[in-house]
Amino acid sequence: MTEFPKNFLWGGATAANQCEGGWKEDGKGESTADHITAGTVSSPREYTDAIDPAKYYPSHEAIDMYHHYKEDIKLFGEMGFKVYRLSINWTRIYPHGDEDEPNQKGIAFYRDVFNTCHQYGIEPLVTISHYEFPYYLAKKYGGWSNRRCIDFYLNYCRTIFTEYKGLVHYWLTFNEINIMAMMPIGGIMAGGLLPEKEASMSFFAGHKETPEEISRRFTALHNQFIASAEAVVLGHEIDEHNQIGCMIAGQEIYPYSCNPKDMLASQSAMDMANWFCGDVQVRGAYPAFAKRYFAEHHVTVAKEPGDDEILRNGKVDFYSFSYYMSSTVSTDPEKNKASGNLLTGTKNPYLEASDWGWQIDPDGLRYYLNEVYSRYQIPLMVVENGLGAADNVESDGSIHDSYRIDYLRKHVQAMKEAIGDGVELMGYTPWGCIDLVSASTGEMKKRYGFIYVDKDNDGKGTMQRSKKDSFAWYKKCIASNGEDLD
Ligand code: BGP
Repeated sequence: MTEFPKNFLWGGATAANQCEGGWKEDGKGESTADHITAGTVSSPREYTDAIDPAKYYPSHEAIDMYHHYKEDIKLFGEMGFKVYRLSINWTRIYPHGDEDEPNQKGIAFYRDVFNTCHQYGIEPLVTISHYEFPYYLAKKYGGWSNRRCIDFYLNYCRTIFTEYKGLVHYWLTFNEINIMAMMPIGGIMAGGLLPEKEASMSFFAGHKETPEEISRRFTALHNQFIASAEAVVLGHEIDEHNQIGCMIAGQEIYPYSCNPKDMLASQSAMDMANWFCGDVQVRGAYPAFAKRYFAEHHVTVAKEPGDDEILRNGKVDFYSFSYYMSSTVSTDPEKNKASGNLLTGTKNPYLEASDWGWQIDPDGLRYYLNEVYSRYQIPLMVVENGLGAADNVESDGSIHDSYRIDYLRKHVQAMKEAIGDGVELMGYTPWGCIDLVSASTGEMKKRYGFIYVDKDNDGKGTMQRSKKDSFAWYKKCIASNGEDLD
């Protein structure tokens, strides 16, 4: 009978820009995320150059984990977490990104966070860069398209690898690095590639890029590949016990039909969405199909001599990914679009979607795990998964989120099946284990947590934490190592 491995890393995941707040405290500098306003599913977020006092920027306060982390980590401990995935905000360590000396208060903050985790037997899993970038670097150097950012990033890595040696053993170099290979919005979310003028995020979603703009985006991605590969080598040098992974927005893109044209469309969508970045980070080289894609899109990547060797030497130790949904591709232009998301595709008639339009597909997780493992044969980890839903607080304060439990149960079962299929799976950290700000819409209303946070879309609320029904369910799931899922 299939079981989860004894040392399976059960836990939860957050990101600094979506939960910490304290955006100007103790010397923290501004991040690109601090310049993005709140939106909703129907009104996109906006990027503004100056901070407009009339607008609401959800990262500035978020759920104020900067001041609540002890209480929050204690609750994670109560659920039995073995691992907690969080990100370090680069601008707490290097406020501008290019200083010689780090901000000691930022260093002390994360040290205390990690010590608190260990107090509860929780191993931290740190994302070094999760959808934020020093605003100063973005303005002065033009973001990741400038090669100098590799050195700034490595300087930041050296500092945190050294400071937190022995406290942190698991690292991810860039969150959802493949977002930059797929769409213009990835440039601002992940690459510090700011637009010339202020613009609503919908501008990026619908924007048709020029060959120069695509080349800039792929050059930025190439620079992140180099930075990631060098960080892997550096991390191993500083502590041989470090395990360093990539983090891919995992996407299963089915052909809508068995029409060979749909099959080809699905294959090429999978290539660019998943394997393009996975191949570089796991196999240490660009995939063969990149050549044709670059030629057809007139992409020129500014590579330097020696880059191929750097990529070859900096292969990751494990492949981690987020998984929320699957999508479907059709060559028939008449098919509907699923919407309300960073990603789009044709509606799959066999699946139901969340209120935000994300198509729920636990079998897709099993399928994806098998595909990735067959391709790379290195350990895998699901570092994001979950259901974004509006929760209702009853008059006695209870929150009955059976829909979330149902979603998670089916995905845990799917992982178990994949382990039975032979997949080597290290762990599972569902997204937003405590309610936090949504990345795509900037809302609080789109909640993922086992722990409810009293705060609304306009930033009002007491910030009080309370347990949802899913809290007790997940605690039981962890205690039984994934056996008791009722
Ligand atoms: C991933 C991001 C996370 C997170 C999650 C859920 O793409 O890595 O930062 O937010 O998606 O998305 P959303 O917050 O838009 O519901």
